[in-house]
Amino acid sequence: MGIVAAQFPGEQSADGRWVRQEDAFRGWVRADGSGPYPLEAGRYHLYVSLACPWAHRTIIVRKLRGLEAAIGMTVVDPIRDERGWRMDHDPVEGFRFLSEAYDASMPGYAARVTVPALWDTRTHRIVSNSDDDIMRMFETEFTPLASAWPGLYPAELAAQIDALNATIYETVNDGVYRAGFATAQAAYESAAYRVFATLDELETRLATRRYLFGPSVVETDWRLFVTLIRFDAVYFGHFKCNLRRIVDYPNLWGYLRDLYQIPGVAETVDFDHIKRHYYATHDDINPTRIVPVGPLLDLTSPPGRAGLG
Ligand SMILES: N[C@@H](CCC(=O)N[C@@H](CS)C(=O)NCC(=O)O)C(=O)O
Repeated sequence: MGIVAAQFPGEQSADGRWVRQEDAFRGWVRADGSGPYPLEAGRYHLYVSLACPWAHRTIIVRKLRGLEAAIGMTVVDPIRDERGWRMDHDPVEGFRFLSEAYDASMPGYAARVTVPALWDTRTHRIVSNSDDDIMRMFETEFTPLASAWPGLYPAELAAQIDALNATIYETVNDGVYRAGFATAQAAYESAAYRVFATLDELETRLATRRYLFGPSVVETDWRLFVTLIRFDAVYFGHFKCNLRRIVDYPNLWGYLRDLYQIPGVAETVDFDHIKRHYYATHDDINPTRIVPVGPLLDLTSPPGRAGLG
């Protein structure tokens, strides 16, 4: 197999697979006031990158639930260097690097410093750096502070949502990274084929359903959205997931536009940050740091899916 440079050597298996690190902070903000992080307007602050799909999910839920006034947000610069995520203006703690938040929360933190991170401005610690948990907190615990969209994790669908989330995470959300960061041909191929096996299944599922679970948008739709919106611009080329583009799937392409056109969503999508981050940060994959000019995507054309159930 030979010696190949890995993008993140600490997260690589001996057979060339990319194995993502575990989230280090799994605290919960509780609406009932139990535990160290009681719900309070203005107390929690979200550090995000507009480039990052995991952060993007939390940005969307914060926006759609009307939590922008209750939860502040700092956007990091899309280009990371060896010092990690940096920011020009952090109104909360005056951080210049996100690593300062990690060090303050866990002195000696040695793993990758990642977005999103939910910060507690009272205890000056990271509550959570798990996007799954942050989304779920915004959907459930933050309800008293929210002004909209209560139904992203309806109890009657919880088990089915969890199951589909797991498949989509493994084969699509993280699947594109497993393809892109693989350092052996076999590991790349198996990840890439799995991405398209799931996309093909979802294409069929979306032939008769407007959204993944029918007429209402749930958490799973946003978890899929953040990968689909980056797919043709980044994952198709940069991560070599190039059997098909999303525009080649009539149902997925209409579904992607349908979600994009929900009020508030388009303003969370920043293709400049997305493209510059991926192409100019992963030097082992794209050493020239050249950012491609395309693709040309018309996300504003009518999705034509309103008649589906
Ligand atoms: N915690 C997230 C993963 C977050 C993550 O990996 N974010 C990336 C950006 S897309 C990051 O911050 N990377 C920092 C780095 O690569 O050094 C999860 O639940 O899977």
